[in-house]
Amino acid sequence: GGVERTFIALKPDGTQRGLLGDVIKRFEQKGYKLVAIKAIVPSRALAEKHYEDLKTRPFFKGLVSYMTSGAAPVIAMVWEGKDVIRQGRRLIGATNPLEAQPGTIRGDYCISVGRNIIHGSDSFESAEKEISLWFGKSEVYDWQYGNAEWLYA
Ligand code: YYY
Ligand code: MG
Repeated sequence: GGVERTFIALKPDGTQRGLLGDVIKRFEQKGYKLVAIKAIVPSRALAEKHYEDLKTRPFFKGLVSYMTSGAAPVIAMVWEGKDVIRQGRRLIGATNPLEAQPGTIRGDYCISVGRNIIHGSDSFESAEKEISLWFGKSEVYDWQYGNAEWLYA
């Protein structure tokens, strides 16, 4: 992949636990660029559409109610950069925090698969789908780092 965009969301447990700053820091210091961000309590329809591939799984109902509870918002973001879809998944770590390596976000900050604090798109197709599901076109901003030549050769 070249320069691409991915959908990253801090889930309500991550927001509630004050982990937004660290998540942003990890993506920023890697060299990625934040092109959209908002706090949002998703509707049930939005959460179900977001996780539609999992709708037959036993944890689906609990997953949707956790995402939509409103106890804290989801912090929805779009990050841009070279290979950000795959590399974003590496920064996040394995789905089950017990398998996530120390040094990854899930490896460092959570214990339980049902409270694994963060979402990241798993492919180009899901990134496209998720960005357009959570954001309008005018909410995603095109801009360049002034020092981009020090990030890219
Ligand atoms: O993409 P990722 O978030 O790493 O995992 P998915 O397989 O897409 O599952 C989405 C979400 O569902 C996961 O982050 C937690 C929850 N979940 C669960 O509660 N229990 C499972 N056994 C598997 C997934
Ligand atoms: Mg997934």
